[in-house]
Amino acid sequence: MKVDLFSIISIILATGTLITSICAIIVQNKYKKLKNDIKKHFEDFYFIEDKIYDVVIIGPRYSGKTSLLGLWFSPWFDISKTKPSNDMVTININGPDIKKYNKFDSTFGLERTYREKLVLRVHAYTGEEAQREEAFKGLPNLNNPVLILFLYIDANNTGLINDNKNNTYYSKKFMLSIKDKYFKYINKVFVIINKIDLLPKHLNQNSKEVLKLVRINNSDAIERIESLFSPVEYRLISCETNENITKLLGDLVSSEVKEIIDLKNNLNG
Ligand SMILES: Nc1nc2c(ncn2[C@@H]2O[C@H](COP(=O)(O)OP(=O)(O)O)[C@@H](O)[C@H]2O)c(=O)[nH]1
Ligand SMILES: [Mg+2]
Repeated sequence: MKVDLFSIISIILATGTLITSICAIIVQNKYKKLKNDIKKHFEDFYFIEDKIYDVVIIGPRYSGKTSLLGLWFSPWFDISKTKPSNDMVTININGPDIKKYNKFDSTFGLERTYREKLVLRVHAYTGEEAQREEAFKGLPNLNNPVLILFLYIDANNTGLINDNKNNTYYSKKFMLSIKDKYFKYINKVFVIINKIDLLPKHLNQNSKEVLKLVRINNSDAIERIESLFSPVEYRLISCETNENITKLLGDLVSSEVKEIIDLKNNLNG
């Protein structure tokens, strides 16, 4: 059989073209699969964006600030192990998702789902007077700051023990300096009466009565606080028995985001 050079070259070229085409199809299919896999991945996947809201805690020494922070951060926290400290502490607490939305991603040519998560960034300052001022200097840079003012409470089985710590801490000078420089940055104020477990049994379930006694014992501090921040919300809590600890966190979340949307409706809709 006579085979000329032209035929040989034609066969080689044809085979080459065939192999190249097969490779191209394989690569194309592989690419298509990869593209589909990525698309599927992003369709199933959602991105979480943190929406940070700030909470600032101040109050006299031994009022329970570190204990509350410890319980919020880890519910198994042992408050008897809290030590007096000179450092301010900042912790992030993850709250619920507050929004769901889609954004077009031009790289992959598809819509991605985003969930906005509320994060409470809680700054707790020590009870020292210098720190008391520090807490407020940072306010202009915070997002929608809620202020938590602790009152120092001590009690025995007859009732509250009178003490001047709160009147000294929330001094006239200090409160006037807040009014002049920082008042406009504060979104909402909670006043915390902690250690209600120390109160006699007949008192600790009667919040009106407790509040009345606290007012009498701390009239200067409370007058200054109320005249500056009215309306203030009082919360009676116990870091010892965990009473109202989680509820307070819930109140903070809902005061930060006025229109928290029901998760069930929002995330499924
Ligand atoms: N009985 C009682 N003791 C508490 C409560 N909260 C805090 N303590 C105690 O009070 C002391 C001061 O608490 P701490 O959180 O360090 O106060 P801080 O100085 O404001 O940070 C510690 O010995 C705590 O164990 C409470 O609700 N009840
Ligand atoms: Mg502390």
